Amino acid sequence: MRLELVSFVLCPFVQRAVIALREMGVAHAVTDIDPDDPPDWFRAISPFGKVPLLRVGEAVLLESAIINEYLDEVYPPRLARPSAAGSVVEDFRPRFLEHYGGKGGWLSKDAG
Ligand SMILES: N[C@@H](CCC(=O)N[C@@H](CS)C(=O)NCC(=O)O)C(=O)O
Repeated sequence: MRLELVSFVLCPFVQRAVIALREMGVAHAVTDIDPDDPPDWFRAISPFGKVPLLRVGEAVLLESAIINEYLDEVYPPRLARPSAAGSVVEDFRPRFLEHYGGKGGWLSKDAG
């Protein structure tokens, strides 16, 4: 399956996916865009207009953490198991931070 990472060179969230792809040795293409002036083809496939976006064949994956979970699921070796932190609960704590941090609210009550 052809993988294409849609990227913006200064984006730290993109780097999260780049690190996973490189560490796993997964072949992929990178297409850089400017998210402040995205091309029409990107607008058409990205409901929130954010990078990274991973094209997997004809399908599209969004969100750096979810992209990395997909990569970890599909390409060996598994990075997430066994627990790197020594406890599966500790492994899931970053997902809480991703959920709230990704909304820009961190620990705000309004983060939803
Ligand atoms: N929670 C997202 C955040 C991605 C994100 O905010 N990317 C920025 C670039 S670093 C972006 O695309 N911004 C464009 C916009 O918000 O319109 C993720 O982890 O993938």
